[in-house]
Amino acid sequence: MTADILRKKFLDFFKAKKHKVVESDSLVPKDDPTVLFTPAGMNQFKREFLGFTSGFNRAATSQRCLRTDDLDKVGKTPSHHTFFEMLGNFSFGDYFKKESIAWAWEFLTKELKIDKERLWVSVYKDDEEAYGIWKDEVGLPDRKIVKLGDKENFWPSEAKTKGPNGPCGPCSEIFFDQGKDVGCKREECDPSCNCPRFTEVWNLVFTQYNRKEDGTLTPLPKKNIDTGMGLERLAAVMQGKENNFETELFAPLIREIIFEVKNDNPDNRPLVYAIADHIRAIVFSIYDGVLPSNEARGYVVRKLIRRSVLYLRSMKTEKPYLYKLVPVVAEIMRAYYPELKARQENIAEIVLAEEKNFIATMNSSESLFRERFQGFIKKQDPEEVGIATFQLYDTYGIPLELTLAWLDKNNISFSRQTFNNELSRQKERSKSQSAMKGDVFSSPDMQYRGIICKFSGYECFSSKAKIIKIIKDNKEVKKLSKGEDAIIILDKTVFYPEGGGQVGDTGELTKGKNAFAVLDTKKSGKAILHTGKMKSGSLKKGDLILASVNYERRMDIARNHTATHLLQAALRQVLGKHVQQQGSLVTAEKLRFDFTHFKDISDEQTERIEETVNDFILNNHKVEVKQKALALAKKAGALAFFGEKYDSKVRVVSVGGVSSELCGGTHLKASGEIGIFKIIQEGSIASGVRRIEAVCGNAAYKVIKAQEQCLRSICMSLNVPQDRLCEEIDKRITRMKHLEKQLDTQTLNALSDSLEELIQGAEVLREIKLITKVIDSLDMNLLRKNIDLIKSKTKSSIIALGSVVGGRAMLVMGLTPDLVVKGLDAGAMIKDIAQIIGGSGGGRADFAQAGGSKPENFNQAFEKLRDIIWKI
Ligand code: ALA
Repeated sequence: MTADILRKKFLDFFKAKKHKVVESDSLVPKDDPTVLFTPAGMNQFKREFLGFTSGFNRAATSQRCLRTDDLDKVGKTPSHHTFFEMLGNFSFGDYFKKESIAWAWEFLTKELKIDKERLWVSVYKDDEEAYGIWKDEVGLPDRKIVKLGDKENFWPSEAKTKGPNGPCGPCSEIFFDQGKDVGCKREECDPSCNCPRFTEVWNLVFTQYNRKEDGTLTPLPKKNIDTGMGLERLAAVMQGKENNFETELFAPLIREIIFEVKNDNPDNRPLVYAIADHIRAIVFSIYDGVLPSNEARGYVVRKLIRRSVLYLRSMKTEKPYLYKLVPVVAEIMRAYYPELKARQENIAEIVLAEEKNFIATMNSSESLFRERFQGFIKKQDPEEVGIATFQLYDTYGIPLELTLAWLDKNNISFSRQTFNNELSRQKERSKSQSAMKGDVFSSPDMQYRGIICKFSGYECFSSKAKIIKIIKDNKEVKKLSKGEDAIIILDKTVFYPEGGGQVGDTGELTKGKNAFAVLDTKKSGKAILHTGKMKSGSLKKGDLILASVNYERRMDIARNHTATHLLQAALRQVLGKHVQQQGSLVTAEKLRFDFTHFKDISDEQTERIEETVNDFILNNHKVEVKQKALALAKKAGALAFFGEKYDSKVRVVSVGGVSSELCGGTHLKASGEIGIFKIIQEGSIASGVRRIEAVCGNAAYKVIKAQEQCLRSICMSLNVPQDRLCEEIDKRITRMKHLEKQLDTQTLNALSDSLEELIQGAEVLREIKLITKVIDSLDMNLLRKNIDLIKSKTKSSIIALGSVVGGRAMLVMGLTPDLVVKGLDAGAMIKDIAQIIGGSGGGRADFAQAGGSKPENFNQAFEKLRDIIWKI
C-alpha cells in the first residue's frame, strides 16, 4: 500500500468519524515564536487546545513536519528524518481515551488489515484507564501492554518534572513487531527494548492535565486528544520494509543518486539516504517560503544543502547536482502537493544558486583556511583554533577532516575538546529550537478566546456596532475616560485588521461627542482589536457606537494593494512565470513587493514593468471579488501566496483578465482609480530574491513633481531650457575631460624637473636605488604616471611615491624591470608597508598601490621599506 493511499485512507477514515479534514499547515508556523519549524500535527491547533473557537472540535491532518534535533542520525538509522509527514487525529474537548484507542485499533487492524498478533502497545505507568481500555475493550493480553515512564510515555516528554507548563498528559504508543529474527532476539524482548524489533507506529496523547508553574498537575476541564503517526514509517510497515528509505517515498530519489554517483558501494548508503532525506526538507522549506540564508530558518536550509553537497563530494560528484532532485521530489509528492510541480523549476533554481555558491567556497577552502588560521602559526592557541574550526564546520559546512589536514600541514595545534564543546552547544540550541518550549501552550491573548468578530468593511467605511470588551493594560475594564489607551472589541467592524501584508485601518469610534481614536487594528484569532486612545468624553462596555474608518487613508491603501496585484501580473509578463511572491507590504504611503528572480533586472526591464502596470491602470479594468472553493480557485489559475494558509473557501480578487489572486485585502473598484504607478526602488535582498518599492496616486504624483522641481533647478543653474539639458551636460562633460587632461600634462611637465632631482638624489642601498617622496595632492593616476616616468629614466630602482588627498594617504610603488627579473615583488612589499599608513594594498611585481588613513606615517613607511631592502 503506497503512502498516497495510506494518507487518503487515514483522512477518509477520520472524516467518516466526523472529523474535519484540515489542510497541512506551513512548515513555518504562523504567530508561534516557540518553534522554528512545525514539529508535529498538533502545533496548528494550539489555539483550539486552549479552548479558542474554530467551529469544529474534531480534526484530522497529514501535517508536513521538520525536525533537526537528530540530524546526525539521519541516513544511519531506518527511520530518522528531518522532513516527514505526521498523520494525526485531534479532539478539542470532545472524545477522549476510549474512542481514540478504539479508532486507532480499528484503523490499523480493520482498515489496513495489519495482523493483530504483530501489534503491541505501551501505556504510561500510572495510566490505569488506558491500560484497562487496551485490556478489556480491545482485548490485548497483559504481556502485550507494556508500562513505560515519563520519558517515553508522557507528552511532552518528561513534562511532569521538567515542564513545559500547560496542557500535557500520558500517552500510549502502538508498536509493530518486526519478528523474533529482528533485533536482539531475546525471548523477553518487548517495546521497552532499544533494539529495532519493535517499530513505534502511532502515538496517542491524552492531554488531560494542566501543568502549573510549581509543577503540580491539575485535571483539565476539557480533555483533548492529540495523535501522531509517521507516514513514512507506516508505509514501511505496510510494505514489509524494515527501512523507511526502501519505500516509494524515497526509492526514486535513491535510484537517481546512485546513478549519478555511479557507485553503489554499501558504505555509501547512509550518505545516499541522508541526501534523499535532506532534499525533501530543502524542497518543502523553500516551498513554504524559507530561502537559504544565515538567519535561523534559512540557515537550516543552507546547512542541509551544504551537507548534501559535501556528501556528494565525498562520493566524487563535484558539480551541482542536488537541484536535479527537485523534480523527483515533486513527482513523488504529486498526489498530495500538486502545486509543487508548478514551482519545481523555481525551487530548483534556488537550490542550484546555493549549491554553486558553496562549491565555489569549497574550491577556495585553501584561502579560507589561510585567512582564518594564519595568525595561529606563530601564536599557538588550540582553544581558539577549536572554535574557529567549529565555525568553519558549522557555517561553511567544511568537513572537520579537511580542516584538520590543513592544520596538521601547517603545524597548528587544535583542541578537540573545545570543538566538541561547541558542537554539543550547537546541538542543544537546535534541539531547543525543534522541541516544545516552556510556553508552548500559553498565549498572551487568552482574554480574546471565544470571541468571533465579523469584518464588514469591504464595501462600507462606517457602521454602527456595539462595544463588547475593553482591555486596558492587559485587563478587562468597564469604562474608558479621556486620555486612556486601550483596546476595544466590537461585535462587528468595518476596520480592516492587519493581514496579508496590508496594514490595519485607523479611524474613530464615536458616540455623540465621545470619541476613541483608532490608531491600529489587528487580529487575535477571530477577534478584531481596535487599539487607540480616548480623545474626548468616555465610552463603556455595551455602548452602541459609530465606527468610521479614515477614508482617505483606506483609499490610499487600496490603491497600493490593487497596484501590488497588477505589479505581480506585470512582473510575470515582463520577467517570466517563474516570478513568485516572497512577501509584501501594503501601506498608505507605498507598496513593497518581494519576489523570486535569479538575475539582475535591467533599467529597461524596470521601465517595461512600470509601463505595463500603468497600461493596466489606463485600461481601467474592473476589480471583481468572488468566493470560491480553494481547489477550484487554484485550478482556475488564481495566484496564491504559499506563505499563507487558506481556508477551504477563499476570496478571489481579479482585475480584468490580467490578474487573479487569493486575497483577503481591501481593493479599489477599478484599476483606473490607482491614477499613476511609479517604481521608486528596485534591488536584490537575498540570493534569488528581489524587491520593488513603488508609490501610487497622489504619492506618485508627488514623486514626479519633486523630480520635475529638481530638473528645473538644474536647468536654472546651467542656464539652459529643459529640451537642451542633456546636450548641455554632454558638452560640459567633454569639456571637463579635456581640461583635466590638459591639467595633468601641465602638472607632469612641472614635475618633470623635480623628478630629475629625485633620481639624482636617490639613496643607494645594496646596489638598489631607492627613491621616496611625498608629493602634494596628486591623484592615483598622476602618481602612477610619475612612477612610469621615473622607471623609464633609471635602472635598478625601487620608487615609492606618496600623496595626501582629502586627508587620506595614497602610496604607489614601482620596480624597474631588472629588479623584477631578479624576483623582487612590489605587491608583496607594499603589504607590510600599507599597514603603517593605516590601510591595505597590493598589486603586481612591477607596480603596487595602497591607501590608508594615516598620512602622517609616510616617513615611517619609507623606513620600513629600507628595512625590507636591507633584508633582501
Ligand atoms: N504530538 C505528539 C507527537 O509529536 C502526537 O508525538
